[in-house]
Amino acid sequence: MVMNNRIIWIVMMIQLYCSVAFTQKQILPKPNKHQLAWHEMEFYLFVHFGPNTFTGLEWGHGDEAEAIFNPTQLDCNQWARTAKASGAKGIIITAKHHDGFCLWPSQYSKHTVRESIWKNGQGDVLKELSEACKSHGLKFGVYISPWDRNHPEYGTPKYNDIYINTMKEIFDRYSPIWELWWDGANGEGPNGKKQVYDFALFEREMRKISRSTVIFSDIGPDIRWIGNERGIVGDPNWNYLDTTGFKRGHGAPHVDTLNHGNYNGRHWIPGECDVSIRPGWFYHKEEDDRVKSAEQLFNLYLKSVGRGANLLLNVPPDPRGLIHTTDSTALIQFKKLIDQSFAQNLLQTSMVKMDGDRKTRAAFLNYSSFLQKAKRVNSNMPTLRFELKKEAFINCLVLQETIIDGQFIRSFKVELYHSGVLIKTVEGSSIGRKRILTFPGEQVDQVKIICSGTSDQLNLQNVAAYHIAEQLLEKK
Ligand code: FUL
Repeated sequence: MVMNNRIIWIVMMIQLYCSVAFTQKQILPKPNKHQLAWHEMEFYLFVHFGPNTFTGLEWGHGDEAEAIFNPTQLDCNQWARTAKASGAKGIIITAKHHDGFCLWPSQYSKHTVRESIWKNGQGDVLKELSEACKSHGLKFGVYISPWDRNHPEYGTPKYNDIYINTMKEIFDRYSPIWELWWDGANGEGPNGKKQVYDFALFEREMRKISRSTVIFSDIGPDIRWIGNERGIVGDPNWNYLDTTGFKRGHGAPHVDTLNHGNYNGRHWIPGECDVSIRPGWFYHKEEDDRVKSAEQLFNLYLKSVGRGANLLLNVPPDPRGLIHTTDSTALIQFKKLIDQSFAQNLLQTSMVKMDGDRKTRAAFLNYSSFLQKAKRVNSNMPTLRFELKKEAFINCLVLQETIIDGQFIRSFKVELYHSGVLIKTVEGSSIGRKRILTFPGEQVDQVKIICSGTSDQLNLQNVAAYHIAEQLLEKK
């Protein structure tokens, strides 16, 4: 009898242990509040502007006469209006590119707008753009190249302090600044020497200057480069990255690792896809007929935002200081394609069953109560079953994970049915902040989604289905 009680007790303890282990959510790296807000930005513009706009170069030598910088009709409000009309949520500008020319009158350089003839040396592009962004409700960000082919101290330890002072100056004058871009390029300066950047010091100082600014470099600390300048993040894309033993600039992980992230990486460092609307980063007249079309931009959107990354699209102003109409027309049409494509969620009127969910006990829910529950449903990653009110042609699905506590979903399967018959299966691994799946369309009356991962909580914040125009389906 005593023996039996002991066995029963042991069995109960094992059961208790298993159920606790099973329902426990694994602790994963997660975004901080600034990174979370950054994820919501999705798409914003990059602006490369400076002496290169006038010389036709991509990398200025640093010895260009300041007088060449003379935009005759510079209008940062036009840039901001274009950004707004394209659906972009912010603008990041090359405050200083590798040629060292400062688009603001810096006290740490003699190669600035102050030395140019533009507005008799009284102009300040950063001032104009930060104000235009504010008045159009856009976030403002800066690219400050550590590589400086003009500064006389470049290549000496003193330059690291000058670089820090430069950052401080910009943040003092033009805040709030939501994103700071550290380019890893490290070439020779005017004295033929390369700088040994003290990125650890830059980072410590920047955290003191502005804790709310997210910092981009090839390996973070907050946002990583995705390993190419074509705007395409890998599939799968994990928001995790291992940085131990790696360095910014030369010494970063392999581009393939940056492209996909690390499945079990130790830090939350999501990817940002930088790409230009034109072949070059700076404006060149001869590229006016090589501006990406709205369809090409949409395709890039699928391969960046649609894979859980953010899209940083470069739109370089011309020597007048204006965004060319070819570029702005493509951007406006791109926005139209996005609006049209995602206007009608075909699951909106469906009834949803979460098979295996202990709380709802597999009852049918309407779509909006499903969305409420899916964020915090506590069960073993239930199978979601969407019964459509009316059959529909579906060629696109949007899945969004609740990433506040990390990226838990490690694989998923979508099954499309018609009259009880399985007609298509779409599989993948990462979801993250947003996953847009496109596929040759089918007439469908039921959609099933099965996820699995490192938590037994589903943590989905959105599941939606669309019929987008055939020519927009993701091309390889
Ligand atoms: C690179 C630079 O060398 C290019 O000129 C451009 O600014 C691009 C965004 O980053 O590293």
